[in-house]
Amino acid sequence: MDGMMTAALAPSAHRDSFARDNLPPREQWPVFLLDRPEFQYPARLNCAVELLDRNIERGRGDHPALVTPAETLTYRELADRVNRIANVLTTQLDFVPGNRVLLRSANNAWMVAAYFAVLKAGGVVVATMPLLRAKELGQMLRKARISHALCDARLAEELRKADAPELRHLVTWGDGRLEAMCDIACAEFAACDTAADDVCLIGFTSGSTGEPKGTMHFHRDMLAICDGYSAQVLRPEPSDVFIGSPPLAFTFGLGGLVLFPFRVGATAVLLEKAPPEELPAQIAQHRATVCFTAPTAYRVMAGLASQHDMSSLRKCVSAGEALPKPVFEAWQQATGLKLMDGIGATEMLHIFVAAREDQIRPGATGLPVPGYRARVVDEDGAEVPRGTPGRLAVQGPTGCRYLADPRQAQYVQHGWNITGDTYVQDEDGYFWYQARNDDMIISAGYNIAGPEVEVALLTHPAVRECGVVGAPDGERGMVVRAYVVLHPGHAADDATAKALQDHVKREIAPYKYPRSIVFVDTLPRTETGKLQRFALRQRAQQDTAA
Ligand code: 3UK
Repeated sequence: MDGMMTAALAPSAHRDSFARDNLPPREQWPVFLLDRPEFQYPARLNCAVELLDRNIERGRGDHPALVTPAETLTYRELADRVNRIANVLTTQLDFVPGNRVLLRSANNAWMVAAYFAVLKAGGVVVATMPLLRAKELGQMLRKARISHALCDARLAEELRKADAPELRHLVTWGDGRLEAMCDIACAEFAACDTAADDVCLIGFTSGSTGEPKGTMHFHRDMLAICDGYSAQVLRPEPSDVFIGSPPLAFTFGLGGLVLFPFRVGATAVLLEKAPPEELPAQIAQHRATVCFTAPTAYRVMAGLASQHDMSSLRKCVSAGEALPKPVFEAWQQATGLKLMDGIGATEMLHIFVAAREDQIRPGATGLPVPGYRARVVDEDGAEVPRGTPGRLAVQGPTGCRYLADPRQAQYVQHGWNITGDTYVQDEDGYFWYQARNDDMIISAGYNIAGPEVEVALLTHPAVRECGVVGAPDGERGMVVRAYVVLHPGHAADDATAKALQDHVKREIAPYKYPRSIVFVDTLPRTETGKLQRFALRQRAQQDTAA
């Protein structure tokens, strides 16, 4: 293990050494567990070759890799486009290995082709969410010293407004520009001979506040999540058809909609917009078998299941937020399938605690993914007894490496990745989510986990969605406040509020019930589908002040 931490990195293929130069200092790295046979990668490794070109070598060249409303591309056709874009970068845009390339697009085939072109050419991908504005794009462009951008023409305006002195080339597709450059480019491209530990992705994550953090991942990390979580927990087949909603700029979507299907030569259906109201029809139309989306989406989709033929589905993964047990049950009722919950993080690249279908305990997140270790620790990093809440700490083949960021020392402590979540581990080793560390509400001396109150509220038939936070209170310090979106046909009045309060008191310890209930039309969510509790907390402050 020590060897793992101090081993020298293999010679880099990068001619622009920015990424490696800005890795955190070695003493701030987490421990990487790479001893298992499935993680024994060769020192020279290009993940685009392994994930894309290998499929053609293995005879899957004519199998559909990507299905989108606009086009279907076989592995061979996708590889052709990837090679042309890689040649455009290297011969027409004076790109050198190690350069950072920003990608900006909804989920479509050009986005994936551009992604793999950058990987294959030895560049560093910085994928960005479509909804980001010039200000946020500018922060990333400057922080990662980005020289090139490939962008869907429909989203270029915001990018052009960003303040980015080092951005030298911005090329758009969809308007014929990148297409024209590809037409004159060669369809063969020799992959850059990257090191397994060359950086290939900087995934930005905003957290609830503050400057976005850039998480750096190596070529080998992209394969480790396929050979870890996907191969051992998800266990997809080459005949699978993947579908889902998370943006490819979110590593949940990258893994679930591109890397995992490609590692086994399967097919991915990419949708630019996949709201939960529309996903069931898409699943039916494409006979999709594996679905990746957020817990709230499954809740909406469960209500629509009777109107669509989703019988093709065989595996459904939920991540991004805690999966409330009532949603697990509603999905099982509607489809007969056990939702596969998993906690992942941008820092860890993908999911590290989850369970195979035969090991699922409804309400628990699961067990450490094979290759990972997880434990619940106190403030000093010492393991707490089973059954005691504490901070979740993990190690595995992937881990946190922030781009030039003092917050590295917060996320990595004593060689462990500290995710910022409060968990309980039970006697059988299962991990039960409690809350984000800062989502604990302290009211009249009691510790109350907001998500637990949300789960109780969600079992009431009037509740469509809810968010529970602490609101300032003169007497109790804080009171539990629920922001509730009702299903149509229920009145937002005192009688409903009282009914919800009584319901919670019957479901969980009565002191946890929401003393304050506010009915709202929508809840604030991030583009990755997470409830923005900090926004609700701010609102609770203002509402109380008013
Ligand atoms: C929370 C969960 C309870 C948790 C992600 C799968 O969400 C992902 O990455 P982010 O960096 O956020 C990480 C944080 O989100 N969380 C995620 N999944 C769960 N909480 N149960 C869950 N199942 O607070 C975690 O620390 O946006 C998820 C794969 C890749 C990802 N990047």
